[in-house]
Amino acid sequence: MPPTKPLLLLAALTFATTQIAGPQQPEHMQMEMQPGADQMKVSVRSPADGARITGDHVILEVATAGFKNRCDLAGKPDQAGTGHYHLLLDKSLVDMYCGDRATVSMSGVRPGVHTLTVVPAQNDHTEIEHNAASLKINYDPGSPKPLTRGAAPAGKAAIKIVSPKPGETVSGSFDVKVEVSNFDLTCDEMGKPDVPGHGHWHLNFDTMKGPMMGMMTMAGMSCEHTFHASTAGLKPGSSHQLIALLADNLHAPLMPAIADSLEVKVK
Ligand SMILES: [Cu+2]
Repeated sequence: MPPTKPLLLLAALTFATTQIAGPQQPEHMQMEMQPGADQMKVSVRSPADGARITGDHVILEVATAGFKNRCDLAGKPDQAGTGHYHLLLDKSLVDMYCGDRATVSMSGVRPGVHTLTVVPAQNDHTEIEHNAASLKINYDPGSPKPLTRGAAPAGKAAIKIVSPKPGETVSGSFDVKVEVSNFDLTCDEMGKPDVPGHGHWHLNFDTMKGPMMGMMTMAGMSCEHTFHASTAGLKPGSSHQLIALLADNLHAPLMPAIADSLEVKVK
């Protein structure tokens, strides 16, 4: 076994993590580098460093090496040789990806030079930070697209899992569907400054606590009403809690938490 190395938390999340999750980190949840993590590499094929970006979105062509790039294992126990990658805009986490393309919205981004970073991540979202790859882009839009501003929805935000049903047996790929009320799901704002009443939701397994604002057990995040989940990496016959929680643009769970959960059985 290689020695356990201390890891830096997601740079952009460190402060919030200490504030929110620090005191309540369960003992067994430690961020550790999996065997072979050093081999997990990621690079950006395009755009080129320094590229001028004029559109509303940047599409990155990303290559990975040294691991199987899989989103279906995210939030599950670490497995050597598997993971995904995170994309950060100006050091702020946008989302996780497992394809060779990643799209970032430029809505609300000031014209000028910005940094995009891709970083390999384990299933528990621990970033292999020293294998990150960064590039600068020069955002030069004809007319910058502002972040949608407007009154935060009135009333108390809520999220409810409408599928699967409590106690249902799930197998393979399955959809988790939610109803969200009094909260605007805003895809373009992921990783951007917080806007009250705006954000997205995270799907977690079994717990939403722990380091990195509870992301170690996060299967993924969605700004829509359906998330494509998977039983990959879960033991057949085991039962697990699905937790859908509302998060702000910077991925912090709303405080106090607004979440729904139910138990499913893995076939
Ligand atoms: Cu998030």
